Amino acid sequence: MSDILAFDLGASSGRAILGKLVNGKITTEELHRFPNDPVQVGDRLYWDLLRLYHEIKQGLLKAKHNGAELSSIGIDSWAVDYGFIAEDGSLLGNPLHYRDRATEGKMEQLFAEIPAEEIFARTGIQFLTFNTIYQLYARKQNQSPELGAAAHFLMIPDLLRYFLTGEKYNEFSNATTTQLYNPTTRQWDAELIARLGLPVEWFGEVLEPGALAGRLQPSVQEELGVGPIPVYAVAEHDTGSAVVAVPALEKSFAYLSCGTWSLLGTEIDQPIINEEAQRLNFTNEGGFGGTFRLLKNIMGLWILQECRREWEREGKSYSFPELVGLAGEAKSFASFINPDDPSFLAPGDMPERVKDYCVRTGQAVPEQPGEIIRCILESLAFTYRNVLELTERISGQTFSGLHMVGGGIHNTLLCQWTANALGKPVWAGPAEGSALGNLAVQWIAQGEIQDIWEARRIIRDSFPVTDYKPEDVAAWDDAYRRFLQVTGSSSN
Ligand code: LFR
Repeated sequence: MSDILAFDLGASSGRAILGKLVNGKITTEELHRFPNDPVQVGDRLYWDLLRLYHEIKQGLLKAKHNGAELSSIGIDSWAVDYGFIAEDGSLLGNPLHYRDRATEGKMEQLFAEIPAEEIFARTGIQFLTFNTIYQLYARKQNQSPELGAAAHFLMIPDLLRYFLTGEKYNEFSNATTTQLYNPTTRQWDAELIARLGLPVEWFGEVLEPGALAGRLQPSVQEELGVGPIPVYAVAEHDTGSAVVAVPALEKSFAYLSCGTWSLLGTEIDQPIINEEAQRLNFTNEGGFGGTFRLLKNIMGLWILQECRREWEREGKSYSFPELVGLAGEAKSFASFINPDDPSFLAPGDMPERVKDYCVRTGQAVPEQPGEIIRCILESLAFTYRNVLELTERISGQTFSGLHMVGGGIHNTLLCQWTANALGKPVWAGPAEGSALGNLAVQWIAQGEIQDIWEARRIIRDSFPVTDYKPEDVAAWDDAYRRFLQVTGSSSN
């Protein structure tokens, strides 16, 4: 049985995971893990794309030295970010990071030209200030010189695939996150693109996850001493891959992909594009096999990660388990934040911003790290309940529990508190959701796995799922009402 390789790039690190499928069980081995540190230059925040490409090649070399006979590779990453390729095939500049401040206020400005209702009706995508559409709008306003030389628009995995294969394709799951793709016509929305004043020719052929997207090009084969390994388009938006790997056995299920971001929702066959979905800012992102993810972005563990970075800058280092331990000892339900408050989006002094939020909303101000982390984690758990309830309403389904996948499941306190807040069980696992979904789509494409449901069953049989049963439900229920009041979260 041949081996396959998944590259899964997250906002703070990337990894190369070797997958084997033997007798209906998957085994994985992390061959390479590397940091993905964004680089601030002046006012701009960039991804170090060429370093990521270098690390991908290191992953391929490690696979070779490991004796792996790769039958294919696939790449997934975060969404919305992109770069331009010139007519001569060269990369124009470094891709900007979606947390760059260039898009601040741009969404509202664009609405004056193209009404929000129309953008939502055309794309079904939630309004996030960093969506590609607002990034491009900001570039246009700033007269970015790259626009004059651009010939092709490629997103992060598209770019890396292009470096490997020499072929320029876009990919469906990621394309939908631009807010420039029309899920009804199943094409780039040429009219929306034209109204932004951009050439529709930049936007190329969109491959379905599972399509063969080329092979390692001769220069790469020569450099690495490997063969013409096939490269597949997978669900290249990491959340799309993570949802492929949710070990659900029934069609109707709710998931939380928990990492830097928390993405909570359900999988549906047709996008739900109506007034309610727009008002509650739900999205319909494209997935594997023509499915859609009805979900909401929740700011997630980012706030906690940034607190840790800030304390480190101040010379106080805490490990994640240490911080979670301190949170466990702090007083419960002392104060809450709305994790999706815009003040938490950009990198910076997060402990201060959490305190500011509590001052602004007239609450007790958390001072100690344990108090701050407790406030963040309880608020996340309550936000999960809120978004799960809204998902049920919009989709017309009822969920008996919540599947949690992604690195966030290592935070067992968060898993338990989520179960408490929901008053429903949480089923946590697998942690490497995106990489497993990436591998699964490659196996489906090669005919090794029949379909997504067989993939989910195999994943369930191969990796442990931990059950968290709700505890102290009455106290959490009571606190949830206060959370809704303080944060002004919509419960209807
Ligand atoms: C998660 C994720 C989210 C997307 C955000 C920014 O890693 O891909 O789905 O909204 O990153 O791209």
